[in-house]
Parts: sequence; C-alpha cells; structure tokens
Amino acid sequence: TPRVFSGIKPSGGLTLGNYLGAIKRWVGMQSDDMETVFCMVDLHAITVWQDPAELKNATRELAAGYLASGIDPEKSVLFNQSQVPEHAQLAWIFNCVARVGWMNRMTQFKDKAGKNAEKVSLGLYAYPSLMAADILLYHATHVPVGEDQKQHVELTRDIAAKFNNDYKVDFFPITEPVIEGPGMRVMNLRDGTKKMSKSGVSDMERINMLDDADTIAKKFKKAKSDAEPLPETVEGLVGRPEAKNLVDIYASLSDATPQQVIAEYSGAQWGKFKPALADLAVTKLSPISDEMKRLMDDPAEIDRKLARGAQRAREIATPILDRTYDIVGLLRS
Ligand code: AQP
Repeated sequence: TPRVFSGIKPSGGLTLGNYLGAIKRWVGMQSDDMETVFCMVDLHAITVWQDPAELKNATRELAAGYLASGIDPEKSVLFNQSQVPEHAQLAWIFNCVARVGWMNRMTQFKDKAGKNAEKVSLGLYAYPSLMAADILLYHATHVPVGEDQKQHVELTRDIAAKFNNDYKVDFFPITEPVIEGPGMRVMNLRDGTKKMSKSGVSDMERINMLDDADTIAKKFKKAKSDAEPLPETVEGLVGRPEAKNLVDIYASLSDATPQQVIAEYSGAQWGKFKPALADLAVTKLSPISDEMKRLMDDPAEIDRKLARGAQRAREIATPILDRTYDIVGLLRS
C-alpha cells in the first residue's frame, strides 16, 4: 500500500497557509488504500530558537489543529517527531550521504538565512536532511506539500537514490511530491509576492486558525489588493499577485477552481469580494477553531494521543532504521 507522510513545524500558531496547503489535503487522503502518517516536526522548529514553554504549547495547538480539521488518530498515525528518536538517528546517516553542494542550492535556506548565513544554526542548514529522514524512515511513497517544499522533496529523492547507489541496495523508495490545487501557495496578505508564514513579522500578514470572526474580517478588509476590479478571466490575474491570492484562497476554501470564482465575481469591486471572502473563511474556519479550543482545554488527552501515535510510528520506523544501520555497517551487538 502507498504510504503518505507529511508534517508541520510547531513554530508558532497554525495559519491558513498550513491549513489549505497541508492539513485540508491530508484529511482527504485518509482512506483504506493509503497509510497516512502525520507529524508535528518539533525538531525542525528548533532550527530557529523557540521559547521552550511556547514550543510545547504550539505542539499541542498543532495537534489540536490536526484533530479538529479531521485527522483521525484511528485512521492515521499522529505524533510529534521528537518522541520518535529514529528521525534524528536516520538524519545523521543522511548527513553523511547528502553533499554540501546540494544543501547550498536550497532556496528556502537562502531565503531564511538572508545575508546572515554565517550566523544561523547548523540545524537550519541541515534541515532538508532531517526532512529526508522524516519521509524515508517510513518508506513513504507520497508527500503532500505546498509548492515551497518541492525542492526539499527533490533532495529527499536524491538522498534516497545516492544511498541506494552507494550501498548497492534497492532500499529507500523514490518519493513523489504531491502538489496540486489552488491552495498550494497561500501568500502574505500584505505582500502577494511572499508566502504566508507563521513567523512573519506582522500578524496582519496572515490568518491564524485561532483568529476570531472579527479579526478575520478585519484582516481581509485590510489585505492589500489593487485598484482594478476582479477580471473577466483568470488570465486577467497575471501580474496581480494580491488579487490572484485572494481569488485562490476563496477557491481553495470553497473547493472550487479559480475559474469558477472568477465566473461568479467577474467585474466585482474589492468592497464586495473581500466581505464575501471573509464570510466564507469564518464559515469554514470557525468550526475548526471552536473544536481546537475544546481539545486544548484537555492537554493531557492530547499528550496521550501523541504518545500512542509515537508508539505506532516506532513500530514502522524501528525495523527500517535497524535495516539501515545494518546496510551501512554499524555494528549492533
Ligand atoms: N503559505 C503557504 N501556502 C501553502 N502551503 C504552506 N505551507 C506552509 N505555508 C504555506 C505548508 O505547510 C506545511 C508545513 O510547513 P511548515 O510549518 O513545516 O514550514 P513552513 O513552510 O516554513 O511554514 P511557515 O508557516 O512559513 O513557518 P515558519 O514561519 O516558522 O517558517 C508544508 O507542507 C508547507 O508547504
């Protein structure tokens, strides 16, 4: 059976970008003919300093977000990465397989490090190698990710291929990234050329899953748009990043295509479209945020679910790590 793996960093509150680009699609992948493994990648979060108490809280909030959105712990393996030590163990081996030159080409590192590349953590630089371990530890065949993660999944494929070739084995699968639909790249509400991030400087740039209805309405009202009304066709969105983003968000939230949204709103002014978008977002997100808050009232229950998930994850991961050690020649007596 195909196996799906994906994860999100608990590096702040969950955003609409994480929801549309990741969780909403994962929910649709849970089925009898697919094994699904979903992780809160806390070891990735600490590549940038996190306040320890907030990190624990963000991990539980993220777990609540997965559960409230419809990730079912009976159907999927749901856990936080650091409770399965095999992730870090396999990552070390991949650090010895991946080449420095490959890491140097990672655009996300360049974006995140900016001019400060000498001052960021070594972990941030090696991040894609840990991500390859996350995926390959489960022999995952499919990884649903947003557009921004495509290069890292390609690197995962390169690591798998080099490992197989270096040790003359056919052990790690060559994983496929799954990137489709209008929610694949949700952009910053104040600058349509940057992606919406948990850790962006201004809260007005993003919709947080726990934002209340008034905040959501205010953020869409103040979202950057442009002076033109909505175009007659999707081609009219070319060169209008903010307009395109708002149409894509509407499409993704309503399970429609951008074409369908444009057909309904062609020629509309922003003063009409933005409140409609805000209403739609509140309708779709408020049941999720209500359920998240309910779940977060009982952190012990979340922790129990994660402990159980980690146990199930290790049942898959341990034999794969053992076999990897054996292939590499690491003695276990
Ligand atoms: N804006 C986005 N649009 C579509 N998908 C997105 N994802 C993140 N932002 C968007 C998808 O969410 C998954 C997990 O991402 P992550 O949290 O592990 O890392 P990230 O992409 O670095 O997230 P952030 O929000 O930008 O976090 P910070 O600010 O802490 O770095 C991935 O599948 C990603 O594609």
